[in-house]
Amino acid sequence: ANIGKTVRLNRILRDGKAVVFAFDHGFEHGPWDFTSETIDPRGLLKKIVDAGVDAVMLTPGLAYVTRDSWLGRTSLIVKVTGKTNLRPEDQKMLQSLIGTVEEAVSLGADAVAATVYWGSQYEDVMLSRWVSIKEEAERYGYPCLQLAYPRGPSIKNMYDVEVVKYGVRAAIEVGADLIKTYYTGSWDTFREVVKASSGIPVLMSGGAPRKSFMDFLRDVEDVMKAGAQGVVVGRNVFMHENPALAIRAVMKIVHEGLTAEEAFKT
Ligand code: FBP
Repeated sequence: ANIGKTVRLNRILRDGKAVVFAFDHGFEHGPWDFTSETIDPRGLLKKIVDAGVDAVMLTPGLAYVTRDSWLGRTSLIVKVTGKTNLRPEDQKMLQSLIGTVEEAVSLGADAVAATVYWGSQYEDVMLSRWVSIKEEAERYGYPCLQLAYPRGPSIKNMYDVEVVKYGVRAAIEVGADLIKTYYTGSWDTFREVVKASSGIPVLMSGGAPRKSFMDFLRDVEDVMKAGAQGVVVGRNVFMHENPALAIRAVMKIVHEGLTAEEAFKT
């Protein structure tokens, strides 16, 4: 057994559940996700960490520049793949290598993360990279979180339960230690997704901001009811007028089992 991997995974999933704050949008989407205040990530990240989030997921360079906001105060997951929004459309189905496992180790991370767009025309390339990342991570005793995103020319609806289930199944077949995937829109469909993960922890990917924050909290409540281990959330929290309050509400549902209504009120 890989003890280091278990130790680090337990730091993220302290009580078997986790709320992870994703903040790689400056790379993946571009500066337009931010305000003139949040374009410098340090202040916002500090607020989220102070609110008690279980882990932050950052690119290697962002982890470095924001070190004073998270260092020694929460777990770090370094995302070693990415794509910018600036590249040509036909290349957007490919996640490139943007860092190494060794870099994650030297940053003091507890895990590495990598995206696989299942169904992409570049699936083969991303899979080879995944296998190399995984091989190196195993050596260091590092867990690998897979952003198992079904996306590609043959996929009509990437939130369809059968499609999401396929991505999750594929992720466990290539050794993911933790899976982040799309919400299928209802707890009973997401329960099928959780079953397909066969005991590997599943976290819901936050997604675009909902019409209201309450709608997002209801989705969090439903994925927990479906047996998921938590959420990885970015936009629904950092675009909220009070991100610290927003992440605390999410934490209450995930860790304390509150309903969306209760978490919203307290
Ligand atoms: P969100 O909660 O904002 O959806 O963050 C999750 C995430 O996977 C980020 O890690 C990533 O930057 C972004 O969503 C990817 O967005 P897209 O679906 O547009 O590629």
